[in-house]
This record gives sequence, C-alpha cells and structure tokens, in this order.
Amino acid sequence: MQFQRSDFPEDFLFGVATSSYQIEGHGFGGAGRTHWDDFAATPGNVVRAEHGARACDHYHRYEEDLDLVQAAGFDCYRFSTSWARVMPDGKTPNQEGLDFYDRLTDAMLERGIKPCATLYHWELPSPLADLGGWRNGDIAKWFGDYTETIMGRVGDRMYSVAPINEPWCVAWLSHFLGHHAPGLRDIRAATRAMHHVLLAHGTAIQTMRGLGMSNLGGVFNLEWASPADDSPEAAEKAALYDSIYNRWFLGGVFNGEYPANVLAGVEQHMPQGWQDDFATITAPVDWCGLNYYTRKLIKPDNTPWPSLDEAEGPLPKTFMDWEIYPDGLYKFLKRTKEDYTGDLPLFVTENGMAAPDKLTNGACEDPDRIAFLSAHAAQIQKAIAQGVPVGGYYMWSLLDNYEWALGYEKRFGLVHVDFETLERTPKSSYHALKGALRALT
Ligand code: GCO
Repeated sequence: MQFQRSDFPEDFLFGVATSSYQIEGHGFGGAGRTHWDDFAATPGNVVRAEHGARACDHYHRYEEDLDLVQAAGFDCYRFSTSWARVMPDGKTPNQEGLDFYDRLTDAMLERGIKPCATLYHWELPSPLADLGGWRNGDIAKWFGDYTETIMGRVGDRMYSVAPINEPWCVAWLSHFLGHHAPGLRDIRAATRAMHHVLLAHGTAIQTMRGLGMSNLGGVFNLEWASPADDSPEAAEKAALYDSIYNRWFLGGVFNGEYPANVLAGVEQHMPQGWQDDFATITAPVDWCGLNYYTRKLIKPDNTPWPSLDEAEGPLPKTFMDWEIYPDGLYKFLKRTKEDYTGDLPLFVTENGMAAPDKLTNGACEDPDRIAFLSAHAAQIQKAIAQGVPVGGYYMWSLLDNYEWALGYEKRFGLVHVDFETLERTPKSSYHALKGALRALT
C-alpha cells in the first residue's frame, strides 16, 4: 500500500464493508423470501440465475470473518441487517434473526471492532413487494417499524447507523433501468421510489432519535458524470445524469429540494403532497457516507428523456468494466461539502474493485487492487489537506460475494472465497492493508 495510518489524522477510521444478502446465506435462520430471490428465479435477470441462499455462509462463519476484520487492523465493520431476516413477512419479528444480529454485534465488540450498521441493503421482504414495495408510500412506516424492532434490540451497541444503502440503486437502478430487483422499467414507479426511499430514510432517522441513538447518517453512491465531447448537448445530458444519480438524493436529504432538471420530467408522477415530506426527509444527520467507484462519459444523443447514453471511456477498467478515476472521489468529497454538507463529517463508506482473482498455490495476488486503493486513499488525503472533513475510509468488500445481477464471478473481496468449499484466503491486498493499518507504537 502506498499509504499508512500515520498519513491520516489521528482519529481517522479505517473500515471494511459487506452486506447481508451478499454474504450471510439467506436460506439460514428463518429469514423470509425477498424480492431478490424472486428476481434471481426469473430467467435472464441474474448470471446463471445465482442467488443468495448460501452465499459465503457468513451466518455460520461470522466469527472467522470478524477475526479477519480484527487481524487486518480495521477500526470499523460496516455490515447490514436484513429486513427479511428480522421480519420474514416484513412486519412480524423473527427471534432467530434478532438473535443473530445480537450475536454478531457482541462478536464485533469482543474484538474491539466498531459496529456500523446499514438497515437496508436491498433485500425487501416479498410480502411487502406484493403490496407495491417502494412504490407504496406506506413503506416509510413499515421501514420505521422495522427500524424500531432491529435497533430496539442492538441499537444500544451500534457505533453508527445509516438507514438505506444507495438510494439511487433502490430507486432508479431497480425501477427505471430494471437491472436490480424488482426489475421494473417504469418511470412512474421509479419516481415514487425516488421519493419514498428518502421518506423512509428520514422516518428511520427520526425513529432512531426516538430510541436515543446518535451518530446516524446517510449513504449515497455517487458517480462522476463527464460530457463525452464539447457540445452543449453532451453537457446538458451529463448534468441530467448528475442530477438523477447524485443531486436528487443529496439535495433531498441536505437541502430539502430536488433538482429542477429532473423534477421537470417526473413531477407529474410524484405522490400527492410530496413537498410536505421534506420535513421528514431532512431530519438532521450526523455524517454523510459516499460510496464511490467510477465515472461515466455521457453522450449527446437524441434518445427520449430521460434516457442517457454512455460512451466508452479511455481509462483503464476494472473487471466490472468500470473506468478507474480516482480524481472523481476527490471532486465529490469537495463538492459534497460545498453544496450539501458543510462541516458535517464525510465518510467514504465504499470503494474497491472487482478482479478475476484466482488462487495459485494457496495464494491470491491482486496487485491491481493494491494500486486502486492506494490511488483513492491519495485523493482522500488531498481532500483532507484542503479542509474537507473526511472521517474514514471503508473498503468494499471484506469477502468475495454475491455481486447481485452479476452473480459470484465479480470478486470484490480483500479475502478470496472458494464458493465450493467456502474456504477464505486473504489476498495480497489484505496483507498489504494489514501492514498499512498496523497500530502506531
Ligand atoms: C453497492 C453495493 C454493493 C456492491 C458494490 C459493487 O454499494 O453498489 O453496496 O452491494 O456489491 O457496490 O458493485
């Protein structure tokens, strides 16, 4: 690694992230069916129709996995709780599920790891999907009830909590582009989901305040949009991409407004009285999390609004075919502070890359990942040097895992997982991080 702990402020936190459906093994512990199980069972949606029933079997192997988090020297473990494990029908508590998160929390604390929870990382219980899922405005209340149930059990031991992982993915990716569950391609459904996901976020924040909790935040995925050429049309399309992807969600939560260039097209689909919801959506948070992976080049095409066409970029790419653009992380940290969050601490809550990693003689060399993390860490240092209050850097991901519609072949882990034997093997990036994060003596 080209950085070490001492290059960052003294209280800067290093962490590693995972999510429930991607690693736990949803078939265990009495969890209920989710819309991801339904999506994956529909041919054509997911590579080889792979699903999360067993995944990394973290449900049974969490102690071994947390040993790895601890041994690397991470301060924080960003994990998620599954709504369908806690409430299989979306509404009724499942003791087995609550007990699991209780054990998991204590196992982190026993190892000196700070528990950083996310309450929704995409596994909507199928019975709630039957009721319209994110299209139904009642979801904010259902989500508030779920928040109360899970945080009523483990909230006293959380270091930090964010309600929703990546609202853009919950709404646009899943209801307009149709790439994630529930796989809809419907502008009205997408619009409602874009609003309801933020209403659910605010409702959960208020619920947790009611439980006396603090250190609550929001986690947003941001993608830098660059025009593919110098034309005004490309600039306009890139601005639209930026608004749909980034500004809608940050603007809603931090400024209580949606960008005009998106609202102009979707206002007709908004639920009645949507403006009144900003009182809840803007419930004050204590920090803001940014998930950052790549940028997009947006073409000046004539596709009907709001379709957006991407051009092939010239930069080196990861196994996801995503351009490696560390500058974007710096730009977002700076811009988020300037336009949305002011002095609020920012956290890079996800950053990492997929590679076709293989075991050779029991070892897994991933020099590209070491270079990727080093380059992004340098951009965080640059932002800090310029006065942006960045409080931590969390890598995606601890383990190779279920990469949603792309199944198990896109390996993001610092630790290699053999999906036949479930054996874990730390990659060279894990060892390099362990060296970089060694406590200063
Ligand atoms: C995401 C998700 C993860 C993905 C990762 C790589 O935040 O998009 O949190 O579930 O696996 O981002 O695509």
